[in-house]
Amino acid sequence: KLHVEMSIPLYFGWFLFYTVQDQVRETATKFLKTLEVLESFKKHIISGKEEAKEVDLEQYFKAKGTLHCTTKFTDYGKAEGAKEYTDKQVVQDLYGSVSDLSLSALFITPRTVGARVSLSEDQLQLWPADAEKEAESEVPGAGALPLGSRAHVTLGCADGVQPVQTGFDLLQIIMLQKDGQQGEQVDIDPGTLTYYGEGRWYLALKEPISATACFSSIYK
Ligand code: ACK
Repeated sequence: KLHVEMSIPLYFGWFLFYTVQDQVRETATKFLKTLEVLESFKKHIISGKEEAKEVDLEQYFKAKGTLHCTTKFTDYGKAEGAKEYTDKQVVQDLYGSVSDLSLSALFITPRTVGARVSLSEDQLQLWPADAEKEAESEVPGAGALPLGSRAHVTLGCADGVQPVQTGFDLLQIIMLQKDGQQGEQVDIDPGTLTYYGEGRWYLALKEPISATACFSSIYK
């Protein structure tokens, strides 16, 4: 009897449609250009040094591959819970389905630049129950945050930084927000920009970006 089983990919996630990727990249570039000329940004500069200095953020952050929002990093079966996730009924059922991701904020740190994804109830069905808990060692307290807090699209990484860092950086910012840190706020055109110290900037978008994406997986 032939038994067909899905082989375990490198990771599962929502992959943004190509035309949407271009739009999101453009928005990200605009965000970086806005920051570069902002007085309060120049004051704090990315390294956290308190002196005015020129910085080319588009050079600083290297873009990496297709824009996507990872749900589960399965590492060809080597990651914990990889097989369980791959075999989940909802993963099988929704494989190949198309939905809109809501990008609700953009953020940068000295390590990464990314977009926060606010998942819908339907999309949360595909979110692993332990995604935030798995980040505990990097971001203490993250395990207590609501499911989906880690959801993001990596837009770029500094030299030598792995994309997995983007989710940690986002969780760290969300932890600060939860702790009631006000930060330093600046109103700019697309929304409210907050500086949380240590080179961490968060732009809450007035109008979330709707990005059409397909739930799928990648083998490299
Ligand atoms: O930007 P990302 O979400 O961070 O997309 C890439 C993708 O998988 C391929 O590398 C993410 N990734 C890598 N390692 C992990 C991990 N241990 N846990 C969660 N996501 C990961 C990375």
